[in-house]
Amino acid sequence: MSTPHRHTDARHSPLKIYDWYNGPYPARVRIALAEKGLLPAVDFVSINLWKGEHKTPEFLEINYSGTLPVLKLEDGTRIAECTAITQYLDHLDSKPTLTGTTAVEKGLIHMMTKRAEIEFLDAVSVYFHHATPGLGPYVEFYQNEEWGLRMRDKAVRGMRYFNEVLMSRPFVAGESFSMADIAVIGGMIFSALVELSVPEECEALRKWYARMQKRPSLVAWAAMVEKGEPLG
Ligand code: GTS
Repeated sequence: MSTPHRHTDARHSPLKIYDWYNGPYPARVRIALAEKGLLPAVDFVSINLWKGEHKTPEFLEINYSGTLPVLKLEDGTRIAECTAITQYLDHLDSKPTLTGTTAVEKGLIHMMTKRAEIEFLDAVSVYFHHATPGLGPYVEFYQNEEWGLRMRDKAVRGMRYFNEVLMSRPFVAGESFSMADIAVIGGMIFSALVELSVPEECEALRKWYARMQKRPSLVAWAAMVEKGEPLG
């Protein structure tokens, strides 16, 4: 997450996403967009996390939480939270492929996505912000190292939990790829950034991730990060 990058696009798309090109949470939405073939439909507005652009009064007007990503629709409606954005995008074509179609699929995907956030991704994020230099002294004005280290341990427990889950099914919420897989992928991306390794014995999680990394959506995301350029 270290290369400063600003992207503005002359095209006008009805969908605008405020994000930072290689952030793990933004990755969730970019992967969802790629899965849905929607990348060309979006204009990305780059908000530099390293300069604290997400904490300015102007950005807090856009998203109260001061976090990325945020989706802005043509009529000005703003949707924050990766899960909510993914649900919106998944329903645009009335053919949801990431958030479930039956009641039970929807329930399971929601549950596993929430678990991926609580038990894994959000815990890695707290570790990053509290027990490492995080985004630097201008952004991290309060840090609690002990809390950060507890959350690091929680994230590793989360990895073990998802390893167990993936020992008995091909995808996080069952038989097909979903938003829940994307949330765990976000956790894996963040873990790699903070050099938090997956325990050696978590073979099912490692194998699943190797499989996920071959999906065209993840290949495109990794290529974009490598080039230091936003997709779309
Ligand atoms: N619950 C939010 C979501 O799901 O969208 C969390 C979003 C979030 O934490 N985004 C990170 C952020 O804005 C972006 S990144 O770290 O993945 O690049 N972090 C900045 C901060 O100061 O918390």
